[in-house]
Amino acid sequence: MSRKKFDTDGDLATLTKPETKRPKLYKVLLHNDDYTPMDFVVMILMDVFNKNQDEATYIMLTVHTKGMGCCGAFPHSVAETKLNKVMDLAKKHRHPLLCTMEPE
Ligand code: TYC
Repeated sequence: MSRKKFDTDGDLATLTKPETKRPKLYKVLLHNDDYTPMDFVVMILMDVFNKNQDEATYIMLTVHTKGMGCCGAFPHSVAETKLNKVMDLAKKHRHPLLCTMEPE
C-alpha cells in the first residue's frame, strides 16, 4: 500500500522511500503449573526459543513467580510452530506445561 503525507505547507508530498510491510507479531506465552520440572522448562526455552542458559533461566523463573512469561514474538506461522513444538514435547514427557499465543 502506498501512503501519501501532507507536508507543512499543506501540499501533498509522496513518500519517496518504499514502505516495507511488517508482519503482525504474536507473543508466545508459557504458563506456570506446579508439576513441570524447572529444568524441563529451561530446556524448552533453549531448544525451541534459542535462549541461552541465563536467558532461559530468567524467563522460567519469571513464569514460576509471576504465573506467565513471554518467550518471544513471531509471525503467526512461526509462533504456531513453536507453540506446537512446546505442547508436543510436554505431552511426550507427560508434563502439564501450557503454552499459548496472542497478538502482540
Ligand atoms: N512451577 C514449576 C515448578 O515449581 C516450574 C515451572 C516454571 C513450570 C515455568 C511451568 O512454565 C513453567 N516445578
